[in-house]
Amino acid sequence: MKRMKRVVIAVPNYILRDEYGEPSSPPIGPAMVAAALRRADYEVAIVDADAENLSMDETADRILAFKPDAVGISCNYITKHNPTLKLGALLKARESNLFVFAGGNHAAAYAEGLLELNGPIDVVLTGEGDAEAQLLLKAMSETGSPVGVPGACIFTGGKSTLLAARGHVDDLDSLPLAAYDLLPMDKYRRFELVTSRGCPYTCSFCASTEIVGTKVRLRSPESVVGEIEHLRNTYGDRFLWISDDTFTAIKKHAVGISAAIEQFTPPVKWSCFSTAVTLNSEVLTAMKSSGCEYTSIGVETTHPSQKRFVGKRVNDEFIADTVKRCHDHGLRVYGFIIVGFPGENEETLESRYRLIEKAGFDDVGVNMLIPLPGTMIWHELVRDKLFDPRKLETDYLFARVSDEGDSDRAANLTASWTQLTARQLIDGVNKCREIGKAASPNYVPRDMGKVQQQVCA
Ligand code: B12
Ligand code: SF4
Repeated sequence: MKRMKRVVIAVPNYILRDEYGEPSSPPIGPAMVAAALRRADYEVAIVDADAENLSMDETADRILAFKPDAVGISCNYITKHNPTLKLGALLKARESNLFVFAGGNHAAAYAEGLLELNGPIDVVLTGEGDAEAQLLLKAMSETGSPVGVPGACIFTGGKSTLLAARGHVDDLDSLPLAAYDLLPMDKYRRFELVTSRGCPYTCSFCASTEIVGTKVRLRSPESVVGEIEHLRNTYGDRFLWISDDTFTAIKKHAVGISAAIEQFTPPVKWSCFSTAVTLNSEVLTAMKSSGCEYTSIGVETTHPSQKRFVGKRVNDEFIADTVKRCHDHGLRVYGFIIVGFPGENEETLESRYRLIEKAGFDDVGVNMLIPLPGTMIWHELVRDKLFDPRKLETDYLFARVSDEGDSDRAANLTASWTQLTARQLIDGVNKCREIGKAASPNYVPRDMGKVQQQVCA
């Protein structure tokens, strides 16, 4: 059996680069997998083709120059579905014996999509890669087989098969810091870190519930402070983005982490995703006094007929009160809205205009609903034969909603399960954005890079 010693973790570049722009923060998930492998004595490199804007050939060249025994491709987003398959195929074409595995959020939720037809990916790891990647490489070195590795999924007998149930990491403090030193840190404008994993809400359009689970696991304030210290001492002072699904899900945690961050001089400037129902005065005071500049809340829709799609039940008044409370505490607040739920019609769409007008967000992020693998909406649309996953054009799904009428592929797809046309949906999205701008007391555009997060808290 060949002992696997040298590993590359690769982040493939994505296809619609112009739509997504430069990544503004480091890919900490893959960097955490790399750190865990390094701690287990593997020799590890990361190739972040996103950050370095590498073509597929350049990515393969960089990977193979390391002379790896195994390559783990990070397929965190649906937008990385085809790039993962393409990179895998290219690597196999050049080194047929190379062991190629994939992991990450999208891979976890849609392993069958990546393994189907016995393509270039040997194994998909469907859980949190920190623990699983090293178990996989150990098993491959010792037995040549992934059997028994938690979360490992392979293509066998004409279908994808999960070999052993996946687990979650409970003690987040026990994990090593992301391998920042293996990343091209000068390419990212800001820092990113997670203080928790998991989200207690179960929004029907969000893949987090399926992937990271509803049990929220927390890091200690000491561990978070240690990471910020490390980042600042090594790379200087940058804006910090806390990318937890819902940073404020556990209010005590949000207050504790904020208090810990407050001790830094010069103060840390930071932001996070939160949710309206958790933003009470205590949480907001703690966040503001520790340097939080803005937070984003996912509202998506408040129309009564659509409430079943959203895990957090709120109405327009509640949202307007929350936004006012954030402003009173000196925090900017951005709202996320989704258009195109199943059955969406003129009346439900118009309710979004009233919500945005009344709320007075500093800016809104408005996106069309795209079914993500593993979500309740995905299963519902497939069940009702309103959507055929085999026709999923993952390259174009998140193309920015354009003004080019029905040529917008995402709008055409979304329109198929609503009572509206693609044109009406595009106009609706644009109108939401215009109203959001006009209703903002002091319009400050969101700084999320070019990417518009489809959902969050
Ligand atoms: C932060 C975030 C972003 C940031 C990413 C910033 C960055 N530096 O990469 C931004 C805002 C840019 C973003 C954008 C998008 N996002 Co996003 N994002 C998240 C969020 C909230 C947290 C991710 C995170 O940092 N997790 C913490 C780290 C530690 O974990 P991780 O990255 O998942 O990595 C772990 C595992 O996935 C795995 N793993 C990761 N890589 C690898 C590689 C190998 C080899 C292995 C074995 C394992 C492995 O191990 C890691 C450690 O445990 C997640 C929700 C979530 N809970 O995951 C959504 C999420 C990943 N995003 C999602 C989506 C849909 C998008 C967009 C497509 C949205 C859009 N409309 O444009 C874009 C795509 C961007 C792109 N580049 O193509 C979906 C993905 C579902 C799917 N099937 O696609 C999620 C799950 C949320 C949701 N909507 O359900 N996102
Ligand atoms: S959309 Fe936000 S609040 Fe809802 S389940 Fe996903 S991460 Fe949690």
